[in-house]
Order: sequence, then C-alpha cells, then structure tokens
Amino acid sequence: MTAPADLASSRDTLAGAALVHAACPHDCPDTCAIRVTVQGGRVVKLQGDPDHPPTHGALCTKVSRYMERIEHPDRVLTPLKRIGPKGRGEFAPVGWDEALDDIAARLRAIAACDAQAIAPYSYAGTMGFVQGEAMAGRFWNRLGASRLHRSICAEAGATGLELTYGATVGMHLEHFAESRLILIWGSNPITSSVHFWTFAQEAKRRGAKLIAIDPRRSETAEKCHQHLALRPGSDGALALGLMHELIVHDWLDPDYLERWVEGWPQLRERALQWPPQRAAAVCGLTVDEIQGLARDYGRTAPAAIRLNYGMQRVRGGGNAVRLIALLPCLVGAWRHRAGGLLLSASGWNKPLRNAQLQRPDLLAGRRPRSVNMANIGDTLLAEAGAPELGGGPRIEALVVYNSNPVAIAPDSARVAAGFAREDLFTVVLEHFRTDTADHADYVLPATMQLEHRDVHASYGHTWLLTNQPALPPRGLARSNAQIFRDLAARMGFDEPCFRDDDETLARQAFTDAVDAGALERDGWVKLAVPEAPFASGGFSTASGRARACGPDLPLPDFVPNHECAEADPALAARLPLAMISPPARHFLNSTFVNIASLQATEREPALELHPEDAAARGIADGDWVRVFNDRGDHLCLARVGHRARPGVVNGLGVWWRKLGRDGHNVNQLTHQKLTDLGEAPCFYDCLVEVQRAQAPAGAAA
Ligand SMILES: Nc1nc2c(c(=O)[nH]1)N[C@H]1C(S)=C(S)[C@@H](COP(=O)(O)OP(=O)(O)OC[C@H]3O[C@@H](n4cnc5c(=O)[nH]c(N)nc54)[C@H](O)[C@@H]3O)O[C@H]1N2
Ligand SMILES: Nc1nc2c(c(=O)[nH]1)N[C@H]1C(S)=C(S)[C@@H](COP(=O)(O)OP(=O)(O)OC[C@H]3O[C@@H](n4cnc5c(=O)[nH]c(N)nc54)[C@H](O)[C@@H]3O)O[C@H]1N2
Ligand code: SF4
Ligand SMILES: [Mo]
Repeated sequence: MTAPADLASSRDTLAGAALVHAACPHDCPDTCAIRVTVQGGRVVKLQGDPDHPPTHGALCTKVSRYMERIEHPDRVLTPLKRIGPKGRGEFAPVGWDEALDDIAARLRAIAACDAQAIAPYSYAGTMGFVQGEAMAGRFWNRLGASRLHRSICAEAGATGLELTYGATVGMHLEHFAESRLILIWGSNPITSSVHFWTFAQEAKRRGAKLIAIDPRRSETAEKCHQHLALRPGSDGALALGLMHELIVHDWLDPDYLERWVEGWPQLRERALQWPPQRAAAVCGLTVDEIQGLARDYGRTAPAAIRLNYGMQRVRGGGNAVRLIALLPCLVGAWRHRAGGLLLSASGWNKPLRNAQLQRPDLLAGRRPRSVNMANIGDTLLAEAGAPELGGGPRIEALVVYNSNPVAIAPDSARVAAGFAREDLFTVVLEHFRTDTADHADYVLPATMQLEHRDVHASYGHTWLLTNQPALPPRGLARSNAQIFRDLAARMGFDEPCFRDDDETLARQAFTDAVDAGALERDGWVKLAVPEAPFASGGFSTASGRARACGPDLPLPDFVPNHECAEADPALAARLPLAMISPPARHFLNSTFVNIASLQATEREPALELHPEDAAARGIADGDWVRVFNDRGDHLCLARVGHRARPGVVNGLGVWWRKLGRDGHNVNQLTHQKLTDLGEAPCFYDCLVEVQRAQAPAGAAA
C-alpha cells in the first residue's frame, strides 16, 4: 500500500496542492467519500467525491462545514486534569506523560483486584475501524476489563433482522432508484440519510410512489405521496394488519413463500388474527389507510422498503423488525433487485476483519462480564453483585471514547448522577468539553478525521472507503489508537500487536479480497454483493430460507410499548402524551450541537405539538414549555403545527445538556428499560405531560 503522504504528493493537482481521499466518520448510513484539497498545509477545499456513486459529489450541511469543527476555538488541544468537583468542567492542562502515567497507575491498581471493575464506554463517534475498536479492543481484551454491550442504537432491529435473514443484509442503496413503490418506514432520510433520499427522488421522477410511515410529519414525510402517521411503537401491528390483507386478497407469492420462508403456515395463522380494524385501532390509523397500503404493496412491483432504526427504539422494536422483514417474502419482492428491504447493509462487509483486529485471543480464556451501555445510569449506581453488573464488582473506572453518554444515554438524571460519583475514575478521549468530558478526571485530546488514518465500511451502502490523513494533528491531539498504544506501553502490555501503528491497523482491517491499491488510489471500492441477493432464497440463515419461526424461534408478534395505555393505564392517564425524540436535522446525535452556525439554525431545544394538544394546554407556538414525567423535566420551545400527530410530541435531539436553558435535554425524560430483542434502549417509548412555562432568563419569549 502506498503511504498516504506519497500518495498525496503523487496526485498533485494545482501547484503545490494535493488531493487526499477521506471518508465521513460519522454515524450515518451514507458514509460519504470526501475529497480534500490541501495546499500549503491548509485545507482549501472539502467536497463530496463526485465519482463515488452514493456520495455523488455532495456532503450534507453538517459535514460540508467540517473545517468549522476542526478549527473550533473550543477544541481540546492538550490533556486536561480535573481540579474542581465532578461535572463542573474545571480542568488544568497537563502533559501527556503525567496524564498517561497517572491513568495507567490508577487502572493497574484497580486491575490488581479485578479488571472487570474497569469498563470502556464507546460507540460510533467515528465509525472508522482503526480509531474505533482496533487498538482499544486489544487493550480491553488484554486487560480483561468488562465488555460493553454496544446496544445504544441498533441492537433491537439488527437482532430482528439477523433472526429473519441470518445477517444484517439487504438491498443495494442504488437500486431504490428503480423501485415502483418505496415505503420509507421509521426513517427520515432528508435528515439522517440524505443520499438515500436522492435515489428515492430519482425513483419518484420515474413514477414511483413514496409512502412515509412515521408518527412525525418529518421533512421526508411531507415530501412523500402519502404519510401514515401511526402511533409510536405500533409498527408490528401495522405489519400484521398488512399481512392479513395480503392473505385475504391473495396478493402473495406462494411459490416464494413455499420455498424460501420457514414457518409461513404459522405466520399466516397469526396474521389472520389481525383484520385491518384491529390493526387500525392499535396504530391510530384508519382502516382505509391500512387497506390502501396493503393494496399498493400487494399490487406494485418492484416494491422496496427503506426501514430504519427510528422504528425500533421501542419495547417491541425487535419483533416489529422481524414482521416487517417478512413482508417482502410474502409478495416475492426479493425476486427483483429493486424490491426487498434495506435496514442495514453492514452484514455484507465480509472482507472485514473487525473481530480479529481486536485480538480476542488476548483474553486468553477469560470471560469478563458484559455491561450494557443502554442503562449506564443504573449500572454506574449499582452496588456490587447487582444484575446490571452481572453479579460482579462495581464499576470503579470508565474510559469513554467516541461517545457522549451523559447527553445521549437514556434517563440522564441517573446517568449524570453515576458520572458524578466521586469514587469513579473517568477518562474521556474527546474533541470538545462535552457533558461527559465535564465529568472526567482526565480529558485526552483526540484527533479528528482529517488528522488521522482510518478505513471504513458502511451500514447503508456496499462500498469500503479509505481515510488518508490530510492535516497534522492540531495542538497535542493524538489518535485514539495512539492513545491506547501509549497506555498499553505504560501498562506493561508487551505483545507485539500493541506496537502496530495506525497504518498497519488499516492494512489489517480487510482480507486480501479487498484491492488495497484501488482503495487507496480511488478512495473506495465496491463490495462484491449479488445484484438481487435473495431472488431465489440464499438468505444467510443455515437453511438459506428466511425465518418466521422454527423449533428454536417463536413467531414474531406485536409487543406494546413499556409506556402506553395498554401496558399501564394509570400512568397513561397521568401522562397522556407519547414523546419521541428523533434527531434535529442539523445535529448528528450530540455531535455538531456546539457548531455555532448549526446551533443557530436549530435555535433552542424544540418540542413539536399538535395544535389540539397545544390548545388543550393553553400553549401557543413559540411559548416556552416544560415537558415532564416521573424521571424529570426539560424546558423546550414549543413548535405548534403539523409535524406532530395528536397525542404525540416530538422533542428534537440531541442537545448538549449544558446548552439547554435548564441544563437538561430530552433524555431527562427517557427511561432505561430495554427492548424485546437485543437489550437496546427505548428512546421513543416514553410518556410525558407538557405545560406552559416562564421564558427562561435571557431567552426570547
Ligand atoms: N442529521 C442527522 N443524521 C443522522 C443522525 C442524526 O442524529 N442527525 N443520526 C444517525 C444515526 S446514529 C442513526 S442510527 C440514523 C438513524 O436514522 P433513522 O433510523 O432514519 O432515524 P431518524 O432520522 O431518527 O428517523 C427516524 C424516524 O422514525 C420516526 N419514528 C419514531 N418512532 C417511530 C415509530 O415507533 N414507528 C415509526 N414507524 N417511526 C418512528 C421518527 O419520527 C423519525 O422521523 O441516522 C443517522 N443520521
Ligand atoms: N433521546 C434520544 N437519544 C438518543 C437518540 C435519539 O434519537 N433520541 N439516538 C441514539 C442513537 S441512534 C445513537 S447512535 C446514540 C449516539 O450517541 P454517541 O455515539 O455518543 O454519539 P454522539 O452524541 O454523536 O457523540 C460522539 C462523540 O464522539 C466524539 N468523537 C468523534 N470522533 C472521535 C474520535 O475520533 N475520537 C474520539 N475520542 N472522540 C470522537 C464526538 O466529539 C462526540 O462527542 O445516541 C442515542 N441517543
Ligand atoms: S453525515 Fe452522512 S450525509 Fe453527512 S457527510 Fe457524513 S456520511 Fe455524508
Ligand atoms: Mo444511531
């Protein structure tokens, strides 16, 4: 492989300017290829790669302003040591040696008793394999620290998909352009996957019908031909109601079902118990809406479903995904390359050696307990022996990287209380002083994507990407992998794999099936994935058939929310509104909230209400409101209008707590209960009440 520096210089374009291939690191299904032009040590141009089919030359608003993030005046550029109480964010700069020596000494002392008292907390702040878990994973495995169940986003849906298809696999992104009908289900691509939206618009221009299935009249829903605003958490009932109609009208592909679906007779029996009247009552839709959707889906080919993780952040999210993933099997949609379903494409990344990269052999037979990132609040506050701790020791040290749990994990009051424990030793690798960094004993400055080496795969498309460094690290920043290497050396981990540099890690990430030369030359390579992968079975299950049920697998069913009238009528009487908290368009989870231009566009934490619900509470558009439940409250700016359906409020996330007027964000309201499958959080399964509030000091009334 050519070293990036040589490669850059060999691709000189303008006088003294070099073209560098980068990849967007963020947790977004689009994984864009970026072209960076560097001249005189400065980035003079940053653009989407016009040759990369999904990116087609365009970056989203957030990342096209990437330099604002890199050059941000608030960036952490030196190691910081806490000098004030936890959570206050009072730090003094220290040298790397002092910080690393002290951290290693603290971790060694804890590990001498039980290394499981140390835990990582990380997610997809960067999706890169090098700066993700490559060196970090080696470090944790060698140490024998607690393992982390990385459930915060997708585990319910991914588990549902794996049970049905055998892996997290689906349609090619670009084939949506040829679909005749696209159901955009639990997804708001104009916000969260804008490159998918480009293909959907192409299909629309060619005459396809687009239908959004979403409680919120999202930016996407309002641009579709039809919008079905169902109740949060009712998707499983909708899928069963659709199946009922497909069966009774005989809009099925019996040959496909017979050959390629295990458990169809049982599923058929269950679906026949869901006439559209029953589904309509659960979903808060009309019978006509369900029948019309079934007619469209049963009679249009090729029909495609863009399912996304928005619909699985509820108690029944896993079962709902299992049911929806079976719909394309009922109508034989998989026979065509523009039919089928896409929730995630990550399972196609077969040439990826992510697991080996983390060297599980370093565990040497040890089997540390696992802690769940979804209920980190309870986990940090639990006493030794508690179920959250797998019966093991309390967490005494936490190392956070690529994540901002104090803002993004549910039930923030408990999370913040856990992070405020004086006896907890916390290290945070970050770019900024996030809510989490404010609780750290040490904050370590991490490089940003243009300053380090990485390689990427995508969960929304089927290309691999490279990320060559374009700039030297700012200040004293070091890459995550470098920081874990440095810590490993101080811990006395002397296995040779702890000396692999970032370039070596990038090379180790893929098997020889990947043309590394082409990847570095072009910035990306396409994975070898069949055009219409399940046209005749070929699912990743043992039998090659999709699975509705089997001896080891119960039939999927509708599972109501933890918090709803059906499950808890008394609670629903007291807290009559369901709150969902999908992303604000100009933020990416809690990333970009501190970018002035993007924050100015979003203005304040917003709560969208339907006019009826607002009127019933004397709330007008632009009023300040207090949204509350038994877990806490949060001050938001009311946006009264068409985006919310009756009975549902939308609290757009995810703001930094300290940038909210009351020092809270929407996760003050969410709870730590888990999904039916995958033990994931239920962000969109949450009951609240709302009342008018005084405008906070300094805020426009
Ligand atoms: N701009 C931006 N882009 C992002 C992100 C971001 O924060 N900001 N986040 C990134 C990440 S981490 C992820 S996982 C992906 C997420 O990508 P998506 O899964 O597409 O997530 P959202 O955009 O949140 O879309 C979810 C939609 O689901 C709807 N929804 C909520 N509850 C339900 C329900 O019960 N049923 C149905 N049918 N719909 C429901 C919401 O109203 C919302 O419009 O996006 C990524 N892209
Ligand atoms: N209420 C509510 N809560 C939610 C959601 C929701 O829809 N509603 N969405 C959930 C979902 S889908 C997800 S995926 C999670 C996401 O939660 P997180 O994975 O925590 O994502 P971010 O909030 O974007 O925080 C990522 C952090 O990583 C840092 N980072 C980025 N790159 C690097 C790097 O190279 N090195 C280091 N050291 N740090 C880096 C960024 O500065 C940022 O602070 O949030 C979840 N929380
Ligand atoms: S956040 Fe998504 S759309 Fe924006 S540049 Fe990154 S991958 Fe592309
Ligand atoms: Mo996510």
